[in-house]
Amino acid sequence: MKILLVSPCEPKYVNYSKSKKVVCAALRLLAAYTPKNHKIVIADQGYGDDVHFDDIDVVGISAMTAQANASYRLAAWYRQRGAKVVMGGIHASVMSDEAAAHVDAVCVGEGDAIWGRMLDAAAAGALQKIYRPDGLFPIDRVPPFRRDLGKKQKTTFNHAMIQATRGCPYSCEFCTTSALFGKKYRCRPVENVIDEIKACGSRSIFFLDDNIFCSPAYCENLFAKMIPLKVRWVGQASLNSVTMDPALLRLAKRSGAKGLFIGIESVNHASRRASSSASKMGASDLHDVAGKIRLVLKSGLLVQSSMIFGLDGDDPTVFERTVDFLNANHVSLSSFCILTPYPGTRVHERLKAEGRLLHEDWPLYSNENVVFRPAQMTPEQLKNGSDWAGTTFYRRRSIFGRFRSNWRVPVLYLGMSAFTRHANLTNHGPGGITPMSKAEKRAWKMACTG
Ligand code: B12
Ligand code: SF4
Repeated sequence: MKILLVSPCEPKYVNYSKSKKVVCAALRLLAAYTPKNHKIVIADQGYGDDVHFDDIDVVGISAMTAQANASYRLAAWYRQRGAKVVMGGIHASVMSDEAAAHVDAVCVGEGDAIWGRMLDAAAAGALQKIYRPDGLFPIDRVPPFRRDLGKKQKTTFNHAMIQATRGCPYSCEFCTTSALFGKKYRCRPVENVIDEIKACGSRSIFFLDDNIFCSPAYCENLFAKMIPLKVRWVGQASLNSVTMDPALLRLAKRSGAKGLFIGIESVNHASRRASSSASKMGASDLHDVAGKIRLVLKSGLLVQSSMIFGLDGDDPTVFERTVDFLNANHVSLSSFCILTPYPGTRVHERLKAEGRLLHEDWPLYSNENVVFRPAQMTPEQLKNGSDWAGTTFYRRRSIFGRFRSNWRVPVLYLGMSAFTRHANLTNHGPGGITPMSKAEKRAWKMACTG
């Protein structure tokens, strides 16, 4: 059979922000599970790849929520031409009935053991509507990604993707990870990860894991074995796990770590606690959080924080407080996300029950638009404030002001700062807020660093 593995995208987001994209890993993994007698085409519409072909037998779609409508349109196009269309990934997993109305079969959760079954059923004309794995897939059987397929995409994340672990022990209100991939933290054998890094042909690695630092014993083993490979790497981690053991942080640095993407989420402790994200901080107050950030920076790694605006504890001063806090603590880079109640999350259920969802127009579910009624501000204030934070944090003066804690990774720090500054200005514009009074601001600045 000729199989198309595709990541669809709304036309207006094609080539929209390459900083946010890395080629879709799931497609490369499914390709690795595909028996050799099939022919595979991989296409990532977000990069402008053509996704319409005449001679496809089976289409495998992987999609996040913002890609759902584009996926359904593409599915209709192929089904009209007689191809079988199957869909997996986060959106189809949490909205399986909706997806099943548009495609021939849906995979709920991990596709590792399901994909082969779907291909056999498609060949036999016997696809069933919904497939669910029997349990969590044994992670030691996960093969390396097929990196030889698809166009080589040049992006700011021009790294080779590696997945070392799956699962997350936390359960933040706005996230689906632990619901879908389990709270059990599963680690691939270190040897498999090292072999994949050696074979991937890149010295820059991007760990896809939700939290690469979750198991200290595993990290110690992995990082020690990475030192001789002389690679650079970035990954995601929770503030708590990353600061538990300074020796492990130093080992991470020696293994080539350049920076970590860390969910700080909010400067508002009540918001962090209400969204259950306080537990991953392991910090009782903002001073604790600030101290932990400083520890990571001191070890010579960049900290890219992820901040969420619009949590119920947030009032219109949250934007300025957030930027002040990040600047005061020299946080290297930051993403500013508008709270998005993705389907399958507890916050989606709660806001829906409270009648606060404005719509379920999936292409707008991307952390850049307000899709719910915030508790303490208007949707416009939330959007403008978030855009303001994205441009104010990346003002030239602020970038240079933070440099003294980020000088150990100068190229990545300055390069990513300049790139994000440009992307935020182009994609969102400057935004705006009503500033705090001078007295409020002075008091807050003191509170930020203690
Ligand atoms: C790494 C990652 C990123 C990377 C790269 C993403 C990419 N394009 O590949 C970066 C940092 C760039 C990123 C960015 C964003 N991300 Co992200 N990301 C992840 C993360 C941590 C892992 C995804 C991954 O690659 N896993 C490894 C692959 C192999 O696993 P997988 O994709 O889950 O696939 C498995 C199954 O789902 C299934 N499967 C998947 N597709 C298919 C298809 C078929 C046919 C079948 C049978 C099975 C199947 O089988 C696979 C093997 O088991 C997930 C969280 C998570 N744990 O899933 C969030 C996640 C996907 N991201 C999310 C979001 C929101 C974003 C952003 C919008 C954030 C932002 N504010 O900008 C952007 C959007 C990026 C874009 N437009 O492309 C949300 C999506 C929620 C939703 N419902 O849409 C998630 C779930 C995180 C969360 N906490 O909620 N992300
Ligand atoms: S720590 Fe990260 S991956 Fe885990 S539940 Fe919270 S947001 Fe999701």
